[in-house]
Amino acid sequence: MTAAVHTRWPGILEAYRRFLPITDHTPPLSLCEGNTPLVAAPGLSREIGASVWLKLEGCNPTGSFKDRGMVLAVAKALEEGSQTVICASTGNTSASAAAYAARAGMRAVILIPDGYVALGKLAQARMYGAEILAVRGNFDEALALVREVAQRLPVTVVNSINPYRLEGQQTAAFEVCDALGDAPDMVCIPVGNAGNISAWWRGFVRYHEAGKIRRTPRMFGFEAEGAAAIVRGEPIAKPETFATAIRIGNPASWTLAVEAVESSGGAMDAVTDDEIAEAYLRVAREGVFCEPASAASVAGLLKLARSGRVPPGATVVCVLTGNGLKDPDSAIRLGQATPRVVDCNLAAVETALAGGDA
Ligand code: AN7
Repeated sequence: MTAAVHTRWPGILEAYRRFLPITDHTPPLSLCEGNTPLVAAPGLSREIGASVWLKLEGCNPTGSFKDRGMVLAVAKALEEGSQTVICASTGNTSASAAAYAARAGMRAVILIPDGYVALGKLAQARMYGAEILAVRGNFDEALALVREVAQRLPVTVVNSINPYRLEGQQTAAFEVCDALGDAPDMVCIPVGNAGNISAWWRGFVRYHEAGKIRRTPRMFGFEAEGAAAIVRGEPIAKPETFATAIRIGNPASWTLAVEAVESSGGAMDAVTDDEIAEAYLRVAREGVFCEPASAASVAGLLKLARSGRVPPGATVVCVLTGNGLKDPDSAIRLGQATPRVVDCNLAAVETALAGGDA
């Protein structure tokens, strides 16, 4: 069979229209988000004795999964006559909101925790023309402030408390099922504000109801240990992790996420910063560069495997939520991504290579 390699992908609103709350009045917004690669991870598969797949959400137009929910949230805001979108963000939501607002001709206002957003994300949001306020507080405080602002000003909140965000994010689960021909056995996802794991689960349930898949997967969510509110069972006032994307202490979709792991037969667990860093480097050795928060999914899978909780031969999907290029500082710090400098001649190169690890 020959694959149709030149079919144009229309973006998720058109591709999954019948599963989304789209009307004749919804503007056809798209940056061709979705259709992200599902890449096999042979090294991890061998190590774990399972069939491990990586869903590269960092291949979305702004480099993270947020584009799936944002395209729908911004399209609906436009449909409803709104002119301004607002969000609090650890970085990726802001980049995505800024891009889709630019595309839709809307104003984007963004509140970020000062000093805790990766460089690439900040640069993106500014390039797309967003108005950025770095607040002296963490993400949870910024989100509370956004809710207050929205009570007073004519703005549309595009954080995942906007129901269209989760609706759009379901499409990642649809794609995995379309690619594998059925649901996987297990899905591992990093958890910050807990929207994504809730959306994926809803996607699997919806596809199951529609008769598209025969089973639903067990959902495993992983919080960073210093921000593991759901695992600990209480909000964390001062969340800490180097994976700044998931540095969130009071997840907005807490209840939905607990429902997702419980009704799917999965679990919510925490991974340490060391485990995240190890997985971040490990995934790069498979040829895939994700951001630190994304590696929490693989760190979690490795933790499950170590405790014998991955059945032999199971099909496992790890969701790599964001692109490694978002956070060059972490790569330089952990991956020793600073090059060794040598003289520009053959002898210098030969000497360097003889010593190994150039
Ligand atoms: C790379 O951008 O919350 O559990 O404001 O950027 O759905 O929150 C980002 C979250 C995982 C967690 N991986 O997803 C934001 C923001 C990456 C992320 C998460 C985020 P949720």
